[in-house]
Amino acid sequence: MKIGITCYPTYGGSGAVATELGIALAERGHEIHFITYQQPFRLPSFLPRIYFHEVDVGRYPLFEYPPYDLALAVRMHEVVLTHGLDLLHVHYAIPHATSAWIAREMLGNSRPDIKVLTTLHGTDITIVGQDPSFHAITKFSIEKSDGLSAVSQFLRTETRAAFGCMSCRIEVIPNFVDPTVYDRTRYQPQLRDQANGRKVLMHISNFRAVKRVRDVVGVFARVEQEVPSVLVMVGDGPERIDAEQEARSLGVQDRVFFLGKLEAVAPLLASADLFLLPSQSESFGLSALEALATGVPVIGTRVGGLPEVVRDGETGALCTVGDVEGMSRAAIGLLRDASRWQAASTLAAADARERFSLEQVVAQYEAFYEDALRGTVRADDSSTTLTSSPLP
Ligand code: GMT
Repeated sequence: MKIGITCYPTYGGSGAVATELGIALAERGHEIHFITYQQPFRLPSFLPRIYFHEVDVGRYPLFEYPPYDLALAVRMHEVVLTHGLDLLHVHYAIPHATSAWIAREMLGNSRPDIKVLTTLHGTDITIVGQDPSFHAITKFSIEKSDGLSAVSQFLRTETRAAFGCMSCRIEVIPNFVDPTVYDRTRYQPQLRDQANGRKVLMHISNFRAVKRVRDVVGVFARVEQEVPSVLVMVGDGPERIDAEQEARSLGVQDRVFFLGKLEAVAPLLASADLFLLPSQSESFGLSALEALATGVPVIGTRVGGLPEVVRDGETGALCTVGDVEGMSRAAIGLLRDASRWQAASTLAAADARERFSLEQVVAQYEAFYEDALRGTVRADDSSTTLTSSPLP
């Protein structure tokens, strides 16, 4: 198949998933065309069967807000025609699903067979898509997609509820990990050596408010009073300053290390003892999955799709949002009991491989594409295929 992929190319789980999906599909012989404003951050400079088409938003003094969504639609239209794409697969509904709809309308009779598939990732549905400024266009665009997928059961339910399409056909295709990359045995535990016998707690995110990074520091400050440890914070974003401030006010600043944005996190995870993800909302939690696959138990919150990823009490522990005390107790319990930690770590790596391995999830996406191209869609909760009809 010839597939156009659009995503947010900078840091973020949806861009990471879209890029790794494209790479895996190219390895399976498909031709992949990334259509974005920047080379996706996890995309190496050259790979066979992978092309990158940059979207250039022209500058004009009249445009206080340059219309990226229109420039993207024009680029999609052009790439479909020039390269004979079979489908456009967009990740994160806003504005990508809208741009793809415009491109399909522009193609009209010249390519009536082109399909638009949208993967919903999280805040496109739970936060941004429900903002009154975007609700109607998000609903319109996802209803106009030829196929919809969501990264968790939670997100599918949330989408139906938020957009009043209780019968919308949405396939749940979870995020995935490459088990050969997220493998604890593959890397030298350099951070662990530097930690000098102390436990390594880790958090990786884009430091937005939804990640509650102050809680990360709060949990760590309680843990390190009981178990000698350090906290490694990877990533950057608007709440980083708050997290640094919290570390100073709790007097733990010399045990908290802010590493900033890093492209390869697997080698770091291989040194971690626990991963902290106390989010306010999390439709899936790709970073939690990457930690689990690397044998790092996760302490987090019982929100969104996280309970579908972390087995509470087995591969980690989940508490209510803001329960810093509960998360600290769970962390201390695991760190103090070496055999419990080992059991959780081993199960985490095995469970991630069994349920979320690249091989099986990429095959699900291929089946999703084939169904769309055949004009059939899968029923939500069974493997029966239904004849496609426009979504209501
Ligand atoms: O939706 C977002 O806030 C951004 C998005 C991203 O690009 O990182 O994150 C979402 O998609 C990830 C990949 O599917 C999920 O792992 C994250 O849980 C999800 N974030 C939220 O729901 C807050």
